[in-house]
Amino acid sequence: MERYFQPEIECAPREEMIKLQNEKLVKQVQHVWDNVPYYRKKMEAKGLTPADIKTIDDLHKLPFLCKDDLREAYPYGLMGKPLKDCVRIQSTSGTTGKRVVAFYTQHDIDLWEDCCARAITAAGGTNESVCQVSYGYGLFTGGPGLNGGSHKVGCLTVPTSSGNTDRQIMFIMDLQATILCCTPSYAAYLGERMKEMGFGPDDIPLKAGIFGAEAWSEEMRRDIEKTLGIKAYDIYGLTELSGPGVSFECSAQQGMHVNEDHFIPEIIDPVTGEVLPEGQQGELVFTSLDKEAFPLLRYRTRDICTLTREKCPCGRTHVRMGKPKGRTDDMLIIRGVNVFPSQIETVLINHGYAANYQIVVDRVNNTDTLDVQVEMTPEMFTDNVGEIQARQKALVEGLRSMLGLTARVTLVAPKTIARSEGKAVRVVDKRKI
Ligand code: DLL
Repeated sequence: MERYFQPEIECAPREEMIKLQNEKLVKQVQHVWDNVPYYRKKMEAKGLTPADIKTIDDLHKLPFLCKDDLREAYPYGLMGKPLKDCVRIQSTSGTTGKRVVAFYTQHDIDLWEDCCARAITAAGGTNESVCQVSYGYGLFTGGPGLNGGSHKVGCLTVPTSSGNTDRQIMFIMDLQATILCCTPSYAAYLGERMKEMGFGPDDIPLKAGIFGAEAWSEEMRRDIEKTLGIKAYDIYGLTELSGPGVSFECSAQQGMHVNEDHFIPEIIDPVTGEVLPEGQQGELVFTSLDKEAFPLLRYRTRDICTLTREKCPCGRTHVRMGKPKGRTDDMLIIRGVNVFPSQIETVLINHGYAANYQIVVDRVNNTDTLDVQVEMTPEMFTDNVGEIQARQKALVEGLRSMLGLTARVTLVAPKTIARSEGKAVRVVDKRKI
């Protein structure tokens, strides 16, 4: 039983990791200075040269990169290697503005797949596992990343990609898949469909799920674990830094270990840009230490979370990030109150609903309105108006105590809110139109 667990790196004492990061950072800054004129100019504007960056303690001196820089430099302006050395691109969905295109050398792909292999191993994957990859394949990094990791671990890889739910279920059952990789919202949908088909948790061969690419609550985790009879592991990443596997959960399920030999995380105050002490919530920033073709330094992810170095029972020493609460650009400001969709999800699931909901924000007579449409589960479905009203009232109360805001809640019949095969669209903000 060969496992892709690398204790010499993943459990390395902190001093050793710092030494490794110092060496890699110095090299990476030089690489960027020599090969990425766009970033070199940013360094020059701050009066910096590579000689100013000697250890990770100097990291804070470096300028940030943000999504707007990526758009400005699109498509080739941030490349650290000539095209002849690059073998792949991946891209974000680009729902707002220009797409982000990230480049990879073969070395970058190997490194990325190593990170995904660690994640699969941490979820119990071995060469005896049957790993169904139901993330989309193509420009999206989910499918290719987990596919590569699954190969490295030696799992039998089932590259179903997303969609065609009944076929997904057929493969899970016929091939006795033990690991499922997809977005948490798609996992919830697969669970719902399997339940309808009469499969209970004991009939389903899956043991673990590796779910990420979107924010999901602890409550949603418990729901999915119960329906599918699995342990559900979170995985995080973004295209700009390679894709899934920047961090991943171990069996302790107490945050995601960042692959610190490849990425240095920082938490900053999103307004001032100042680095915040461990444990404080803020915007996550990453510096990639090994990437050749798209070597981003201090990239602002816009994801809001915390970092902790508290000892993890699994023995890994890599810093853990909490579940991203949302994104600085997802955070809704409704009547002056900061609201993350994940807070709404928590209230809904605590009241017995599944994560099938849509949040609609609008502005009527200069006042923001918050509408939450929630599907009733088949078990609670009723056409008794009094009962529906009582349920709606309970949710309004629950939301008020979580958010300090009054929302309008509408309960809708099961299966009326569109299901997602990839990342779910939870929020419609009509105020921007
Ligand atoms: O979503 C990469 C990925 C694929 C991660 C499969 C995990 C699994 P992008 O499409 O570039 O890349 O989107 C990146 O998605 O900045 C977060 O806002 C969000 N995100 C990713 N993973 C998580 C997670 C992929 N576990 C953006 N929890 C990130 C919450 C996540 N949000």
